[in-house]
Order: sequence, then C-alpha cells, then structure tokens
Amino acid sequence: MTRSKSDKHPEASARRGFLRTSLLGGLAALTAGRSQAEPAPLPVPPWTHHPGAGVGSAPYGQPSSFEKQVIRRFLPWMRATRESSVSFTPLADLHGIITPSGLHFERHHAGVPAIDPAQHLLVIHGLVEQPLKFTLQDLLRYPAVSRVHFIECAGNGALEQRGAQLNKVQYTHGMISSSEWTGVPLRLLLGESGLRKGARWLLAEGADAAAMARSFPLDKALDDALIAYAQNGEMLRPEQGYPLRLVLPGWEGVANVKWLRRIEVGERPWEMREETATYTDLLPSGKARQYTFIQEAKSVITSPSPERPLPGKGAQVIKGLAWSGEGKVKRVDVSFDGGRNWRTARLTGPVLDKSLTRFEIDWDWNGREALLQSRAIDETGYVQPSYRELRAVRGTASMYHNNAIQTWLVHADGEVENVQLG
Ligand SMILES: Nc1nc2c(c(=O)[nH]1)N[C@H]1C(S)=C(S)[C@@H](COP(=O)(O)O)O[C@H]1N2
Ligand SMILES: [Mo]
Repeated sequence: MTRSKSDKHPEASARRGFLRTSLLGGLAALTAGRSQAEPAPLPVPPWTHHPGAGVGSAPYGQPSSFEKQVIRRFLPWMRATRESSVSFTPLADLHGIITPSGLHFERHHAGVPAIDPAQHLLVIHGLVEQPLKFTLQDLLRYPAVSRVHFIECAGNGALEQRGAQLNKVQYTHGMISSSEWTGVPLRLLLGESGLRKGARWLLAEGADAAAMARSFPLDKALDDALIAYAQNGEMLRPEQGYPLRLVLPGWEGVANVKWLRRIEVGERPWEMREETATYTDLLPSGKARQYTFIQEAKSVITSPSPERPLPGKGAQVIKGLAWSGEGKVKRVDVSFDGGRNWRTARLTGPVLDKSLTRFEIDWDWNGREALLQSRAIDETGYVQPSYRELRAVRGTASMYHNNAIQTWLVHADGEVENVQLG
C-alpha cells in the first residue's frame, strides 16, 4: 500500500489542526448527526435582536461569511507560473451536481484574457461553402440550448499515477466541475456555413496569449458540440472562457477551447502542441496514444475524505460523485474492505448524460480501520478500473486519463488518508 506523502506537503499541518477541532466538535454530536434539544423557550440569539442588512447591500450576492473556507485552491509548487497553472474545485464542500461558477476549477495555459465582447469575433472558415463570422450579439439571435455537463482536465489525478501523493480530495480529484452550459449547437452554425468535400476534422482556437488550439473530428461537431456563451444562468465567467467557449461534452478538458475565436474545417488533425507534446498517453510499448478524447467512467467518495473525517462511529451516510464521458452513470458500487466486497449505492438527484451524478450509501461504522472505495459503471457497461487494471494497460509512464478507483483509509480515530492498494 502506498500512502500520500502528506508530511512533506504544506497543507499537512493545517489539515491536522482542522482534524483536531472537527473531531472534538463532532464527538459531542455523536454518531446519529443529532443531539438532544433544550426544552423551550429557545434563547434569543444576537441576530434576532435587530434587523439585518437591507436589499442592495450585496448587489451581486456572495456566500455566507461563515463559508469563507470553501474556495478554489492551487499548489504553488505545481507549475512555474500562475498564468500557466491550475486551481482545484473543493469537491468535499459541494452539494448536488452543479459547481457554483466561482468554484469551477481553472486551467489556463497563458492566464485569463480580459476580452471585450464588443470586439470579439468567432470565425468559421476552411473547407466550408461560405466562411462566416459571428459576434456574441449574432449568436444570441440563434435558438439556444442548455445542458448540464462536466468538464474534467485529462490531467485530473495525474500525480497519483506515481502512487498516492496528495492528501485532499480537492487535489486528487478537483480538476472536475459541472455546469449548465447555454449556447448554440455547433451543428447549426456548420449547417449555415456548409461543408466542402473532404471535411473531416475541425480546429478550435482560443484568443488567449497561448492561442491554444485543438483538433476534433467532425462527428463530434455534428453530434453534441456547443458554442457556449453562458454558464449556470449568467454569461460565462472570464476563467471559463468569456465570451465564448467550445463545449465538447464528456471529452477531455483541453478540447473545450476557451475564449474561442476561430473554427477551421479541414481534412485531418492539425497536430498542435497540446495534442502532441502534451495530452498524449505514453504506453509501455513506447508508443503514445493520441486523441484519447473521452473521459471514461470515474467516481470518488467526497465524504468522508481527508478533509471530511468521520465524526465518530455508528451511522454514517457516505457521499460521492460519479461521471462518465460516454453517457449516463448506471450504477455505483461502494466497498468498505478495499474492493473485496461491494454494495450498490443509491443514485440521488438527477442522472444526466455526461454529467456529475450523486451517490450515497448508509454505513454503520464499527470504529475500526476501513478501506473505502467507489466504482462507477456507465450505461455502456464500462466499469471503472482499479489501479492494477489501469496500469496493466497503460503502464506507469502515462500521466493523463487516470480514472482508477480511489481508496480512502479510514483510521480508528476517524481521520481519512489517501492510499493506494498494490
Ligand atoms: N484557449 C484556451 N482554452 C483552454 C485552455 C487554455 O489554456 N486556453 N485550457 C484547457 C484545459 S487544459 C482545460 S482542462 C480546460 C479547463 O477549463 P476551465 O478552466 O473552465 O476549468 O480548458 C481548456 N481550454
Ligand atoms: Mo487540462
């Protein structure tokens, strides 16, 4: 079993402090999550004595000031500059299947451009009958569709391929978020431009300083690709690609080009930097897999997790997230003994195509060490692999597309640790 090297990690001591306080607080409430009520009348708390803040005191609302710890976090040692880095979604703090826009993970290759939508254009050209250009205002005149989809970086969990490394679910799995995206189906715009003979692949390019560009096949463009301008009911956040982003549902994050300004139609892929030098999977044979677009079925238990220790023995509700880039999640199994026995979890909330899906399962914890795992099965019948199964196919040099089963070691004191079973 390999363990996360938490002691080398700057977060580790903060984590221990957090554990101590939450254990003390949790033990009083005991295991059932409730405690005996005081007899009436209730004391009158300070906030009941005077009126609160008036309308207009928060023209754009913020979460409660008691939720200040629920933030995106990044690892300063992870990349050379912040402009070319990643921030992680606090999965253990979230509920339901929508990630609040301000907590959507970020991955930028050259920072977040401040784009004036009045000056931004999207151009469709190449092997088309009629090249077209669109402003944001033009696109707003088209019929809109809204769909809930996750975006997951292909590098989510990349470090864990070398054994358990990071001791927070925010860092092991937090390069995934899910939003309701609104925009125009790319199919509609290609219908207007028309396609010339030989059209097979498209190139999407961003207006950021990286001019990040990725190739994708025409089939996906005609299937469910979306030119999105809105996210969770408002215009896209700058970090998510304001004013326009390509959404390729279920496909690796990098293919979802932000700050989209150009779509070229061609015969074959362009072999850009982010599809050759990076985002390819080096196999044991020495060959690299390329254009491995789909984020295959995956799941993780978010509570308990290293940042959500168990409050005490007895009745628990284990909670987590599952997803598949191939379609809907069909089933999630949970093991309490490192994968020897499995029980089927409840899927709670909506089960949508290529979207985060919630699961829960009840557990009566006897207070002894346990190895918690979850595994997702999608509607194609695909089963999330163990690390052993994944490495048998991919070897140990491949970084991307780590969808292996996560193991949490629950200690007798309720503390939870990231481990991998050999
Ligand atoms: N133009 C552009 N698009 C981009 C990127 C970028 O740096 N520039 N990063 C990509 C990567 S690697 C990922 S994982 C996703 C991240 O999307 P998010 O920042 O909205 O979470 O955007 C992709 N699209
Ligand atoms: Mo990514």
